[in-house]
Amino acid sequence: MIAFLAAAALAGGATDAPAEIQPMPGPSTPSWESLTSYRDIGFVPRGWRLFDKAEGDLDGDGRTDSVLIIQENDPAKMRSNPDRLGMDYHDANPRIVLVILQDNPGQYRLVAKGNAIIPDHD
Ligand SMILES: [Ca+2]
Repeated sequence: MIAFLAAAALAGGATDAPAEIQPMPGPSTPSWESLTSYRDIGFVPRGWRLFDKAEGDLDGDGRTDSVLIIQENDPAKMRSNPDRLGMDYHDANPRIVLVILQDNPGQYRLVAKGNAIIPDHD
């Protein structure tokens, strides 16, 4: 699934312009401008967590690139499931897919992000 998400995100705009961005309300909106110089942990803002990750050479330059799915980690968005069907809790924290290319050894660049294709819960 993550390879599909990477392809979809890149097809949506592999240029400097991010793919379909849905603004996320509230004080937990990440500051993306500060997230371009570190790997993994630098692309996961405070209050968010790394949900899933895949690596591969997405642009064919021989360097390993990454696709991350990050998820907000706000306990207030964990809701109990009153009908008791399925899971006891519903995790309503939003998820975002990030496509990160390695331009030079150790230098990573966010080229696409979006939350329109990631389900908000399991
Ligand atoms: Ca590459």
